[in-house]
Amino acid sequence: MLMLQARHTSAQAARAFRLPSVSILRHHPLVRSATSSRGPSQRRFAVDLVSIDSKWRQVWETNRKNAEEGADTGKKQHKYVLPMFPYPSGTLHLGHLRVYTIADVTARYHSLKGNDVLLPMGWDAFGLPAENAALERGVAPAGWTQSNIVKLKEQLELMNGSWDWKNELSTCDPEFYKHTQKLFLMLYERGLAYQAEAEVNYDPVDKTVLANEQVDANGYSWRSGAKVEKKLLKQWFLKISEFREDLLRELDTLAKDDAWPEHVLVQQRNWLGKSTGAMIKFPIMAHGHDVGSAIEVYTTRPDTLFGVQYIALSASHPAVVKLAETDAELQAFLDTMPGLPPDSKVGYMLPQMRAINPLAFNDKTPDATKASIPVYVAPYVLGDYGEGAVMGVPGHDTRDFAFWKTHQNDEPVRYVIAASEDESTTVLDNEPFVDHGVMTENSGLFKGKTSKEGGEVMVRMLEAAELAKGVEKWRLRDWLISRQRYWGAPIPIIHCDSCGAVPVPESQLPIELPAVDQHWEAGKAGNALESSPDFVNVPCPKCGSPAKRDTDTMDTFVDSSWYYARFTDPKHANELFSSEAAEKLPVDIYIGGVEHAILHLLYARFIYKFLASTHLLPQYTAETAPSAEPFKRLITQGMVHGKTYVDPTNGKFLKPNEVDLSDPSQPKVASSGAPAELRYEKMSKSKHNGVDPTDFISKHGADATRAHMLFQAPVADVLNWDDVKVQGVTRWLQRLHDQVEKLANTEMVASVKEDLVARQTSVASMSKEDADRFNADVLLWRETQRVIEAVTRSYEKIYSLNVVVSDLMTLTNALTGAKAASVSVKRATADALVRLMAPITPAFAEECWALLSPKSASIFQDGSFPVTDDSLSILKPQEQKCMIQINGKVRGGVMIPPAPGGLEGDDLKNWMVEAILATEEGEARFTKGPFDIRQAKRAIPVKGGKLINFVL
Ligand code: ANZ
Ligand code: ZN
Repeated sequence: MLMLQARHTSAQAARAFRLPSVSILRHHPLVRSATSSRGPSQRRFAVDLVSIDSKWRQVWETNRKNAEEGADTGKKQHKYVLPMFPYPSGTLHLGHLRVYTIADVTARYHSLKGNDVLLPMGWDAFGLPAENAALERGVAPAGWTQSNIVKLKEQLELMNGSWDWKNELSTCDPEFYKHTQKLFLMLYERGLAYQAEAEVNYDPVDKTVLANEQVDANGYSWRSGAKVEKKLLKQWFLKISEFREDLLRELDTLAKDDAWPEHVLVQQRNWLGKSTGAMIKFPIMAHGHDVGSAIEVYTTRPDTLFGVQYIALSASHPAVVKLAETDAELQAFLDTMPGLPPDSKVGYMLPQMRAINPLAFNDKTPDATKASIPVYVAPYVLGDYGEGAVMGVPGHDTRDFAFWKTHQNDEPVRYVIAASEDESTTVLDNEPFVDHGVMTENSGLFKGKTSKEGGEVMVRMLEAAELAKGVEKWRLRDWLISRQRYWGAPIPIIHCDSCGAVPVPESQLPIELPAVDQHWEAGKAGNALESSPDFVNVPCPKCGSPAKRDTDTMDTFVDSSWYYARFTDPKHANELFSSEAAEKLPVDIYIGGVEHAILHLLYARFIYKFLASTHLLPQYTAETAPSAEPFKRLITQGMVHGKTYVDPTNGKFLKPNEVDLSDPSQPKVASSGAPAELRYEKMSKSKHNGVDPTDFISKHGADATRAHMLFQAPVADVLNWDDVKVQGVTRWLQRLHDQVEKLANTEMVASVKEDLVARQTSVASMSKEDADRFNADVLLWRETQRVIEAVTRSYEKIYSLNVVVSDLMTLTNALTGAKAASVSVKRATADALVRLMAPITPAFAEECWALLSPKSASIFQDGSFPVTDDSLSILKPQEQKCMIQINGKVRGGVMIPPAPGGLEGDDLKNWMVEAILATEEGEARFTKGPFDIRQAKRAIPVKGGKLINFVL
């Protein structure tokens, strides 16, 4: 499923949560690149981030086995976290790494919070790539797929994920597709799977039928890129249309609390495409031709009826088919049509007929609307939408306008609606007016009415004369699931001459795919099942006479429409899953690429609603089943882009060995020494910008890779992968490890808060040294509390996991910089910090945890996620006076807390500006005109924050 790359990611999503400003990130003291001149000493750090991975993976594996044997874990709540399962292509790419990191971090977070988390992994293993590879290499798809799964699994293991491998499944395993077939039979029994003759999209390269959704706007296959042909064939459909009202209504539920991203909801809504409009009859005159007495059109804008200037029909409209019998020129035109793009504005005016506007019968109708109008055949009219006929309104529809200009450029366009009653407000500069508005003089008696009201009145009026009917239309078609290919789940139907289509009895499931090695060896195109007589020729289950098995297999979207449910119980033999397992549904958090915004998610929602109406999901009643949704929350992650070097003189993509990076700030074209251009683009072989995640992990360790991955961009945004920056993360981890080592053999106090509260009472009588230590302790503990709060919020939101990393870095800074603080508070901070970061850097956290708590077991067993005490409200930091200079002149002073230790540069400046503006005086005096410190070009903090000079 993840074989597609995301097309686009939404910037709005990024804006929805707090992001550290670019400058904070760049100047974060721990993030400066390794080349920074002020780097720490060259000494080697103690922890080997690469070798700890395998050490801890082994421990986790043992723990997992033990846990599986011992039954009750005593965990609180069940949580089901699921990333979209991968298509087993054999190589892990950075897109995989990103989505699986996000999923694992989320799962580990919920597990540390004491929940019983399910994080399964499996393989979306059917589909064309395996079959095409089989034809190319002469090996069976099963073997090829299996070896890819092994490879991908090995690579996936390297990333320190906490996958529940006991729940592993593969959709090409007969144990799985037996139940896909069973699902089909259940749908069939309910009348929700049916066969129908249909004009289908045929991909001549992949030699298969495609669903409408798999054909792009220009008529090309989503997979092979081939120009799709139209063919009439008998096909299997699933009746998703029966669920359309439920599918539409529940989008509103999914919109609550941002459970699903807005852009996905919009796309789903558009795909369902509910529209209300009217069918309108246009009487026709066609002397001597048997084409009926009227043409019906479907329109969503009956209010534009006065502006109709022509009628356009699709090629398959019955009147066109009839006329083509005797009109050779028309037939010749029709023959050229399949090759035309759907937005083509060509057309053929039917000489035999004219149409009349149904309003012509009303004597108050302006003469222009009473005149008869021409009828065209045009490729932009779809045969399978509405009536296959359009009323052409050049004045108010963009496509109609373009068509009219192409065919009747001399005939003026008639505008019947304006923006307001003052018609001059509508600028009609050679374009249609497509909005609603007020009806103009050209609308006769309706002049001055709003177009909405006018449209309604007109439809009612015409309804009385049986010339119109208000209707509701959906864009959603039933789901065409049959594929004329081998590598999928065979459709469990047998065709008998006397009994018709007979479902295969359940006891005969699974219908396994036959081995057809010769087919692959010969590299034959087409459906291998058709040429397997043993597979095809079977007795009819009903009457026993010779019959034929259906040779179609199911679209792989059928597999992914229910795999998440099977994950709860992948070994169940008789049913899709047991009713105890069903309690783990729905999925709590579903994570995947935005490229699945429409089809996969819509199909999964449909099938889940269906399952909810069966005995399989007992948690739903007849009443609640229609609102059942499979994925409570949906997280869509952005694409990963790679560093791409281009020779600006010829636009050529440069290979790594063609770039001179000796000066990292100015890449050069190696051959000429001229500057090379650096861009970030979608990774592809041709751009030489791919990165192998396993290679990267083996150099930097899985944890640094994970943290780097998250830190680079908010989850929903495009991530520009810059491998050099991982060094900032590595150094952060090393410094923290150093600090933890120093604190390793120290005592924990029972409650830091109680300790500080007790000390707070005697601040006044303390020695200077004790008072300084107390202040440092309060500052550090408050910062710890702030970060616990912020990080928890970000883990819950998921979209802002990047901010978790920067908050953890900030807390590390506060810890290492808190020179005056007591060991016990530092120790408690380190303890919290390690638990806070465990979801992101699990092996590293274990390593630190083992130093801090040598007697306890794995942090994921004995550790818990930190929670805040109420120190932030109880413990007030002592404030100090901060003098504010503007351009060197003192302009005032405010009381603010001393800045947390370790802050410097822009970090310190930003912190201080925030603190200053948080005071009453700061807000009143330094946000205006020449004293607006937010506009400062530069700010120089001095004396540890006792003075700050703003340059404005
Ligand atoms: C006249 C008109 C005037 C229209 C106007 C729109 C704007 P949705 O909303 O997607 O349902 N239409 C109807 N049948 C069609 C077909 N078979 N192929 C192509 N286009 C078709 O779209 C409904 C609108 O699409 C209809 O409303 C019709 O154009 C066009 F100012 O009718 B309208
Ligand atoms: Zn029969």
